[in-house]
Amino acid sequence: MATTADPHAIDEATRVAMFRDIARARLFEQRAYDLFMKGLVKGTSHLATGQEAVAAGYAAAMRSDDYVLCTYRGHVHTLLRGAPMDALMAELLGRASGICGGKGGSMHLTSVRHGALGSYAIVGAHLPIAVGAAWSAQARGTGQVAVCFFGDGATNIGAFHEALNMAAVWELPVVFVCENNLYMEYTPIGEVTATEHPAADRAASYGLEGLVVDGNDPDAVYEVATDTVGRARDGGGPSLVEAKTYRHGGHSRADPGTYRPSEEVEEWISRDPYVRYPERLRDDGVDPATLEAIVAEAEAEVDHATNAATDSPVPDPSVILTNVWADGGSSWRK
Ligand SMILES: Cc1ncc(C[n+]2csc(CCOP(=O)(O)OP(=O)(O)O)c2C)c(N)n1
Repeated sequence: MATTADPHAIDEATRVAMFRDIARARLFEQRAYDLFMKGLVKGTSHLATGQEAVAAGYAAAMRSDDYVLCTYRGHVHTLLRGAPMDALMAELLGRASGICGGKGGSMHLTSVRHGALGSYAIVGAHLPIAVGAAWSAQARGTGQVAVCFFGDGATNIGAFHEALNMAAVWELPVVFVCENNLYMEYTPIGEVTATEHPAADRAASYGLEGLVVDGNDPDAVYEVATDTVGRARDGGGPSLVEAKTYRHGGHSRADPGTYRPSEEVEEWISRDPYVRYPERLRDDGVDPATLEAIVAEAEAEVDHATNAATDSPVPDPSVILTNVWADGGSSWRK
C-alpha cells in the first residue's frame, strides 16, 4: 500500500486544509444524520462517515476547474469541490434554496458551476460520463482533469471495464478512484470478487498500474492524488486508484450495519481520520488552537446551513419540469 514516506514533505498549510475539509465534511454529515432522524431530510441518504480522507486528499490536489463525479455517497465530494454548504444542506431538506432547487436531494447533488458533474445512484453509471468529461477536456485542450469516485461494487459492472478501456486507449485525463469500504450494500466485496483488490488488480488488463492507498490517511491519499492528477494533466493518461477505507455506519440510514463483525468495525473506527489526523498534526507541531478553531468554524458553518435550510420554503409545484434538461425546460412536452 502506498504510504507517505515523509509527510513533512507536504506543506503544513495543505495538511491543515485537509483537516479543515475532513472536519467540515464530518460535521455536515453528522448534522444531516440528525436532521434525517427528525424527518427533515427527504428520501434516504448515504453517509461517508469514516471515508472523508479520500475526498480531502483529492480535493487538495485538484485545480478549481477540474471535474468531480461521484456516487449517491457523494455529499463530501460535492462539498469539497466548493459547493456552498448552505445550498447543499437545503438540497438535502428538499428546499427551494437547494443546490438543485430542492429537486435532487441527497442522492443527486450536482453543481456544474463548481465542477461537480453529478452524484449517480446507478452503480457504475458515471464512469463513462467521467470519460466523456475527460475527452471533452482533452479535445478543448483545457488541461482539466476528471476525478471519478466510485465504490468497490462498481468494479463488477460492465461500465467500469468499458470506461477504463476507452480512457486508457485514448489516454484521457481521468483519475478513477475506487473507495473500497469492503461492502457493496450488505455483501462483503470479497464474496463476489476473486481478486484481493477489486479495482487495482484489474488495472493491468487496461495497461495501467494498479495503485492501492490507505484511504484513511490524508497524507498518503494526497501523495497519490498529486501524482495521478498531475499525470493526467500533463498528458500521461488515466490512473486507477484503490483507496482502502470504511464507512462507520450502515449502507444507508435505513441500515444499522449489524452484518459486520464488531471487531472489524472497532478496528476501523480506531483509525478514524477525524480523530487520528489532528493528533498527527499536533505531534508534527501544528498549534492545537488552530485545529480547535477549525472545528469551531465548521460547527458554526453547519449551524448556519441548517438555519438557512429550514428557513427556506419547499419548491413551488410550478417548477417541477424546469431544469430537467440542459435547455432549462421541457418545452417538447407541451
Ligand atoms: C446498476 C445497479 N445495480 C444495483 C443497484 C443497487 N445498489 C445500490 S447501492 C449498491 C451497492 C454498491 O456498493 P459500492 O459500489 O461498493 O458502494 P458503497 O455503497 O459501498 O459506497 C447496490 C448493489 C444499483 N443502484 N445500481
